[in-house]
Order: sequence, then structure tokens, then C-alpha cells
Amino acid sequence: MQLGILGLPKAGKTALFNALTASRQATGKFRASKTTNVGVAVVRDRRLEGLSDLYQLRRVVPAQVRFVDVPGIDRGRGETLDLAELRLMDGLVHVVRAFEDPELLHPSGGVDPRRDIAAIGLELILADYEVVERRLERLAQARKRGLTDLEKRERALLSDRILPALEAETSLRRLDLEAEDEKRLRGYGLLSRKPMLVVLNVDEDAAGDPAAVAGIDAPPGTRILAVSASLEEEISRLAPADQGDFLAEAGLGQPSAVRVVRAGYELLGLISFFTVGDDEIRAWTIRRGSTALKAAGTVHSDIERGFIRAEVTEWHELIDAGSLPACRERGTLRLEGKGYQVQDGEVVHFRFNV
Ligand SMILES: Nc1nc2c(ncn2[C@@H]2O[C@H](COP(=O)(O)OP(=O)(O)O)[C@@H](O)[C@H]2O)c(=O)[nH]1
Ligand SMILES: [Mg+2]
Repeated sequence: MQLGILGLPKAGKTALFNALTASRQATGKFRASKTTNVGVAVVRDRRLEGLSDLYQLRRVVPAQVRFVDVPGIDRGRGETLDLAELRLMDGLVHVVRAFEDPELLHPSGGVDPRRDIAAIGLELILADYEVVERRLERLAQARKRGLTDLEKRERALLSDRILPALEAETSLRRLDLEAEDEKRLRGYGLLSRKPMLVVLNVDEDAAGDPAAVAGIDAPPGTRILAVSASLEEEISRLAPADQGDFLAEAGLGQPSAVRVVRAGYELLGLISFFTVGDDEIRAWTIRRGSTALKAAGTVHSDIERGFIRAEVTEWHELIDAGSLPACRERGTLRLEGKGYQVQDGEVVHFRFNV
């Protein structure tokens, strides 16, 4: 899974990126950076920790989420978003400035999260509009040679539903589309259709306050979360043993790396399953509703190709029983076929033949 971090300059994007990925990219008080940062956040998972206690000698490989921090937009200076990069993302994280700092000028004047949420929302809509318009022009030109049935359907979708929504400045997220139409649009990477997490970058003393997001509505199809990016950045630099106290002091249960990643999982409908190998235990990420065959492909294409059966148990059944053979004896290890929908927290052992 990869999430793109976007927002206005100096909203705290890079500070959040650093907190999430334990990186040390430069954040700037005076000048917004022009570089794109790429990093990986480890998905912390108590279930995996439980399994690692059981298999103490094996390496533990947690699931990962990739974050891409793109430079901010400042239309006044003729800057635009690095759209090509964002179009490849599974979802977006919009960092919105909600912290006060008299020394730090806001590119649009005062601090006003509602205005910024709307402004970035509109940027994404405009970017999508350009893409759709260009595609429709190309289809219009191709009419001379005659359109294929697929192209006709695509044109109808774009001109009857997508373009009018964008013209009305509506995010494509709000449209109810059939799975087939959804597929038709996939190649465009339309930004206003992507699942989006709005991260309200609040003052340090509001970080643990659930009321911090009060009064600010998440646009339809998005979720909103309050985080203090600079505080979280500091916490991420502490030794893990010291992080707990610091978090408790700030009134935070979990570091942002955990909260943001979890919200991303929920937003994208992702779940984790686990594999226990001879030398490593590992967490994998799949979409909810994925079949055992698809899950096998996530681990390795050979396993997908030679798939025979999946042996499945729940993580706590495995911890309870102490080993997979013990689960088998107890009858808590089930045999499932290709079409089985893997559930969150299951331990899966694939039988395959290549
Ligand atoms: N007071 C305060 N300052 C912050 C917070 N988050 C970021 N900053 C500061 O805002 C400035 C811009 O942050 P940066 O992450 O570079 O913003 P970006 O341009 O969106 O990547 C830096 O000086 C940060 O230290 C925050 O939560 N509170
Ligand atoms: Mg930055």
C-alpha cells in the first residue's frame, strides 16, 4: 500500500512524513522544499508481536506502508502538485495546518483549515478535469475512424457522469459507480476519487484532545484525524522505551505512525494476514474480501500459480495451541480452497506445487 502526502506549503507534510517513517528529512520554517521524499512505515500489530513471542527464534517481518511526501502547491508562485506521482497512490493524506505559530506565515493568510481543505479539494478536481477533458478530446478525434464499443462506453461515462460532476466542482469520491465503470476509470488515477485521509496538524497541546477536529467536517468519502506533526516527529526520535511516557504525558495513546496507518487501512479497506515460515513470521496486507488465491499471490506468484489449498487458523488459536500441528490436532486448522475469503488476523499456510 502506498499513500501520498499532499497539502499546502508549510502545513507540516514533511514533519508528518518524518514521524511516520522515522526519517529525518529537512522541514522548513522559511522555504518549502521542492523535493519528493519516499519512506516506509512499519505497521505495528499486537497480533504479530504475540506470534513472535511464540516463535522466538524467527525473524519478524511486519507489513509496511509506503509514504510519498510531495512538495506543496503554491499557485501564487506558479507551483503545482506533483500529480503524476500522486496518481499512482492507493490513497491520499491531506495535511492541513491547524497549528498557530506567529513566526510561520501561512501561504493563504491566516490559519483556516476549512478553507484549506476546500482549496486542496478543488485542486484535485481541477487536475481530474484536465485529464478527463483531454481524454474526451482524443475520443472525439478518434470518432472519424469509428470508436470501439468499449471506447463508446468510456466516452458515455466520461461525458455523462464524470465531466458534469467535475464541472459542478464535486469530488468524484461522491459518485456511486458500478464496479465496471470503476475499472474503466482506474487507469487515469483520478485524484478526487482516491480515498483520502485529512490530517489536521494541530497545536501540541491539542494533540490528545478528541475535540480537536470538532466542527471540521471531513469531506464525503474521507476521514479526518488530528495529529501534532512536530510533536510526533520528536516522539519518533526517542528510544522506543521512552516513547510510552512521552505519549502518555501528551495524552496520546498511540503514536501517529500507528493511528495514521490504522486509519489508512480502514479507509482503503485493508486487512492483514500472517504467515509462519521456517525462519520468519510475516504480516501481509490485502484488501478485505480477497480470496486465498489472491493472498497467495501477495506472498509469491509461484504460490498463486501452484496453489492447492490454504490451511487457515486465527492468530489467537495458534497462540493458544502453541503450534500449527497442535491446531490441526485440536481441529482449529481448516482447509480452504482458492475462493475462500481470507479474514483479518488469520494465519495462513499455503500448500502449493510448482
Ligand atoms: N508549532 C508547530 N509547528 C509545526 C508543526 N508541524 C510542522 N511545523 C513546523 O512548520 C514548518 C513547516 O513544516 P514542514 O513539515 O516542512 O511543512 P511542509 O512544507 O508541509 O512539508 C517547520 O518549521 C515545522 O517545524 C506543528 O504541529 N506545530
Ligand atoms: Mg515538505
